[in-house]
Order: sequence, then C-alpha cells, then structure tokens
Amino acid sequence: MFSAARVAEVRLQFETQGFVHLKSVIPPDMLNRAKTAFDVASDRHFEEWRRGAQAGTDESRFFDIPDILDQDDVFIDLVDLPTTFPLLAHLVGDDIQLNHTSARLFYPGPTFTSPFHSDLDNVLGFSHAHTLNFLVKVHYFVEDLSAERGCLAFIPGSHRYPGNYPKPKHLDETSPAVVKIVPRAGDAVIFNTHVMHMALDNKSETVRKSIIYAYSHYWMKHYSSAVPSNLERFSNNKQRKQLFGVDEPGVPHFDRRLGLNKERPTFSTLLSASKRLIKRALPKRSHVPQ
Ligand SMILES: O=C(O)CCC(=O)C(=O)O
Repeated sequence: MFSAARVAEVRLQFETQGFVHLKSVIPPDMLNRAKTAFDVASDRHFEEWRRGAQAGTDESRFFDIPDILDQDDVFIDLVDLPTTFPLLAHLVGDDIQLNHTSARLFYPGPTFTSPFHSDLDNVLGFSHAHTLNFLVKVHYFVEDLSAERGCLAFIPGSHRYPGNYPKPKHLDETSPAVVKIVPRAGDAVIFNTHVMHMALDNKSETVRKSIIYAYSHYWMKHYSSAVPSNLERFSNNKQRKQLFGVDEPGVPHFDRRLGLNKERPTFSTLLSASKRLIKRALPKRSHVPQ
C-alpha cells in the first residue's frame, strides 16, 4: 500500500505523463500463483489457438487466453489488487467498472500494435483532451522483460491531444520524445488509453506474457471478458459486483458508486455554492414592525 504522499506523486505523474510504471505491486505469493495459473491456462487453450492461427482464423502474432476470469481465482484477485486498485478508482472515479481483460502471449516477431496510437481516437461523445482517464489500462507482468522483449513505449503527455491528432511519423524508441518501459515480474504499467503508445517488436527469443485489465465508468458498455461466468459468488461483495457490472436494483447506472473516494461529490459543492450566490443576490429582509 502506498503512503498518501506517494499516491499524490503517482497521480501527478499519471496526470501529466499519461502513464506510470509501478514496481513490485504483486506480492510474491500471488505472483507465483499468477505465473502458474497463466501457464496452466495457456497450455489448456494453446492447441485451439495454434490451429486457428495456422488456418488464418486467429491472430498469429499473439495469443489471448480466453475467459481469463474463469481460468483461476488469482485473475479475479488481480482485478482489485490492493496495491493498484485504490489508484485506479481514484483515476477513473468511484463509478469504476472493469471494461475488458486479456492474458496475452506475444511471440517473438514484429509488433502487432499500430505505431504510436491512442485506443480512443474513434470514440465519439467526449472531449479527448479534457475527459481524462475515460479508459485506463493496467498491464501486469509475471516475468522480467528484457529491453528487446516487446516492451511498451509511450509519448508522454500525448493524452492531452484532441482526438485524431496527427500521428508522429518516423518515431522510434531511440527518440527522446519516447519513453520505453522495461518491467520486472510483479510490476504494473498503468496508462490512460488516449496517450500515444505501442508495443515494440519482440526481438528476443522468448514469448512476452502480460495480463491486461481495462477500467472505465459503470455506465459504459463492457465486454464479456470483464465478467466471470459465476457471478452468484460475489453477491455479498459490493466492490466486485460493481466491477463486474452487476446492477443494483433501484440504482441508476450513472449513480453507481463504491464510496472509496471520500472527496465531496460535485453536486453538493455546486448546490452550496449556488445557495450562497442566491443568498447574496437577494435583498436583505428588512424587519418592518407590524
Ligand atoms: O502490448 C500489448 O499487448 C498491447 C499494447 C496496446 O496497444 C494496448 O494495450 O492498448
């Protein structure tokens, strides 16, 4: 868990750069569980993927293990990991929900991502430069990466650009405008999905493994990969019910809250400010004797 000062520092870094690298956030016992569960789940589904990749019906450069939240409970526990979740809830807001998940194996070869891109360029209905943290992603790493093993790279501050801002041309990881992150096992890289980012080529001889969770607001439609098949077992867990998109009878989607962020809600601040204004604008009542 981070101190309040560290949380404030990380938030500042995130807001100005658009990403942050958090080291050793997965405790060692959980990391072991995650590593084993990742390999067991990928073995379980590898053949099916390999056949699809060979037939051309599946992506061949990387393999996403299906339904990761049903593969092992460690993937559920990572959804609200105590070392990262309070920060995520602060960044996205108290109405946070899991939006989609992947557990990915990126094989040696050229990158499968577009060169520096925003995930949100084609999204309508909000101001990209001003609506910060609309969709926030975490990549967790279960093994150390070398600098050649498909690392993430970012253009700091580019999350402040409007939508469809011209993409930088001929920019590679050697540019001073680019920050490349080389994580170790147990680390997390959290980023605003509007910041220009990419996975670099995997020039190593080893597959890169990562667990990717994206978070947004409760009212935004989520993907089936963000919902475990047995939701009944979370019926007494308010946080997980919200994260997995289980409706609360009588609570509108826009009003869903975890109650983690203790800051005063905007509406009450606005309400008291307008009451003060009205009071000032109205003529003072004179005490006319009857
Ligand atoms: O490294 C990856 O697996 C994908 C990187 C990316 O573009 C993303 O997560 O949006």
